Amino acid sequence: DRRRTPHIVFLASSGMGHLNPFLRLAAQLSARDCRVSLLTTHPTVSAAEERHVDAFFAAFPGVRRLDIHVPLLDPSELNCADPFFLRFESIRRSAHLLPRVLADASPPVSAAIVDISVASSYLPAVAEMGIPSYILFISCAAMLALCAYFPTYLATKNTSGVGDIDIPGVWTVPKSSVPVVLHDQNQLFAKQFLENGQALPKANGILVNTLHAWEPEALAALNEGKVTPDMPPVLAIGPLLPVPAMSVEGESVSAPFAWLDRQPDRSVVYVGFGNRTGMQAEQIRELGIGLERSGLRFLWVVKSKVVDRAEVEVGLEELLGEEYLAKIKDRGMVVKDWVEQAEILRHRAVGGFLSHCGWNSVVEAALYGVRILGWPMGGDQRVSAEALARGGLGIWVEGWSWQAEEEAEKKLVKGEEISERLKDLMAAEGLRASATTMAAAAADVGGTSYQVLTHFIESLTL
Ligand code: BUP
Repeated sequence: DRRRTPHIVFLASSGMGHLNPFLRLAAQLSARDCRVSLLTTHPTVSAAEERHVDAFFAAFPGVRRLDIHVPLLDPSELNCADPFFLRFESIRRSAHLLPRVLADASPPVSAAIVDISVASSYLPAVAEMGIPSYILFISCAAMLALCAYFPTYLATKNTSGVGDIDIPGVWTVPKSSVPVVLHDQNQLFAKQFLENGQALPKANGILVNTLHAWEPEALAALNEGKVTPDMPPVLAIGPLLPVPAMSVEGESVSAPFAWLDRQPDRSVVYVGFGNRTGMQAEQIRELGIGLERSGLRFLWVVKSKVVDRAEVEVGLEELLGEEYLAKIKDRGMVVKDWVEQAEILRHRAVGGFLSHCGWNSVVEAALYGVRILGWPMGGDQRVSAEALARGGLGIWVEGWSWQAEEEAEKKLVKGEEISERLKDLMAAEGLRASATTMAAAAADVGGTSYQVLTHFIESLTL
């Protein structure tokens, strides 16, 4: 039975940017006659994760729910204030719980799909049980190449710190685009990233939410062994399709759609910077000025805190002023709560996206033909911004400040400049069509990504 109907266990990690691709791939494999189990960890860091996990299991009763409880770690002991990096660490330290959870799974597990953030501890635990393992890499192929090459880079570089990183066969990631947390090897995330990079060869394969047409160089270099010689096969399975069946209901969720329904086709710029990017109040106000000056219609999700459970909540009136809100009310909608982003990007009224370049956001926009103006804020986002520009999905402005910069150096991006770039974006009609066509074709039955997944499923049933 293990041979005929594969039983695939998803070992997910933390953060919506990690969880969403897991839920999407799990939904897809479940629809393609695989048995699917999903392991999630509790308590979740954000309320959004908890809501989505619950909605997923309600929508897919056939998927088996496996839960583990992980300990909360002391931030001061690990010298790390980021709640998501801390959670990666506690999940990494929970690998000893896997044998019991997986041994009980019935029918026997054919393969485990592991989140990259916990790969170095989960892959050996899964291998010890004789179960093949695959990594689901949640960012772009260029970032996977950086992850794979980073151990070699550190071992061979002749500068004291981290400088420009020339990834063989891919491109040079300038020092200014290297995630800031990787500049200090004593940081918790830098250690995790290095260990996960070293662990990549232990996987049977690596699944990436991208397309050949978007990242031909990076995918070829990875698969030809140019980045690192012992790389397992890298499979481009994107674009992972959002799961509409699990949309979260509620007045605050539906309000943007009622507003979008009243706007002309492709006229609205959607502005969203992800779950983790709390923008400073001064920059929020400057962005407001830019949106207003652009004369464009816009739907803007404002976030001023890193975790949605954080106590301090600043109201929109306080952030932007009542006068501003009154001035833009005919052309713009501003919201603070969670939005169903993929559904918004799919709406016929949305034509542009001012984005932090979280890779899931990039893929969602490209899937629905929405062109992107990238404003990367931190983490892997400058690498993703470069990938999206090279893939013809949008543009980005390298000079715009990002979170990584010291407060003193961080220059405010002025409203006037934001307004000009937005107008450029909305005028660049050519950016749109090819990206959508490629993405839709790849995901379609018989398309390239669909076929890659078919082979993957078949390889587990042989
Ligand atoms: Br915010 C927000 N609604 O209001 P990324 C995000 N999302 O559906 P990030 C919503 O969360 P991490 C909201 O569509 C995407 O699938 C969005 O992932 C969805 O960026 C996901 O784009 C966010 O990769 O990842 O936020 O930086 O959560 O790990 O910080």
